[in-house]
Amino acid sequence: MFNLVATSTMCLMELSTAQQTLFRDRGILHLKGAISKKTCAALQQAVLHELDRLNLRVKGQPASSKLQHLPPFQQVNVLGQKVNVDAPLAGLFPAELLRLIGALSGTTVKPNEAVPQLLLSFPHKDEWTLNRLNWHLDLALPSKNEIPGIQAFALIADLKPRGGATLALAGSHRLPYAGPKNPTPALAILREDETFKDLLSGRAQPPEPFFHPRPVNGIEIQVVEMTGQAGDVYLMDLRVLHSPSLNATRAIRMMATGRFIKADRK
Ligand SMILES: O=C(O)CCC(=O)C(=O)O
Repeated sequence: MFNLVATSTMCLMELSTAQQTLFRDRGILHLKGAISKKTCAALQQAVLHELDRLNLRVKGQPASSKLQHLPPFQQVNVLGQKVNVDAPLAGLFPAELLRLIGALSGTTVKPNEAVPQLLLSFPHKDEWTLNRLNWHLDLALPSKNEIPGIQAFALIADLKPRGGATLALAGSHRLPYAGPKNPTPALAILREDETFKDLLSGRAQPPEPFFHPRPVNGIEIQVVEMTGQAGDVYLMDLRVLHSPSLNATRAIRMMATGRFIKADRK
């Protein structure tokens, strides 16, 4: 939890030393209530209004059948392109959060996109699984062990486990630099690991054990599901492996993400 000092006009966020250490160690930090409920409620309404306009919601229910011809993770991209809520999205991340992102990155950061990217997933009937995911990085692995920037994931609506939240492999940002030949991509290291090779080769059944830290080359690695309440934000080192996940609940997954790159990065 972070210290929240409320004043009449704004909230000032400061990170404790423990949170800063946690972020450096795990590469991911959950900030509860970093965005106001009012901002989230307005964005939720705008999204629902757009889904109604596009006939992607009928009588208050997501019309999942209209997207069924697309693989689940492609649906996220298609929905992101069709649903236009750029105006309320533009101001999603408050200035004090951007200041924190800069502080954690150790320098000034610049947004990678003009407007945060909307991440919507409709409910899906398939069984929830950690198999057949798409673990990836959004940028080329830096040659030096230095944070290139931070990706922020905002929960626009409450998000339950197995509800389609982005997944992260906490600790994976340090793996490339832990061995004799570095950097080695974390995926290559995890594919050789007795436990995590199952996560990457479609044999991650049951999923529960992967949510507990397991050491790989002396670094604790575990899957983190970005669940929580509307207004929560997860800050993630851009070198952390992450993946979309299936939404096996009845609620639409509503998140948004922004990437913030260090301004002095070559
Ligand atoms: O949660 C999602 O749908 C995927 C997010 C993701 O992979 C990304 O932003 O790079």
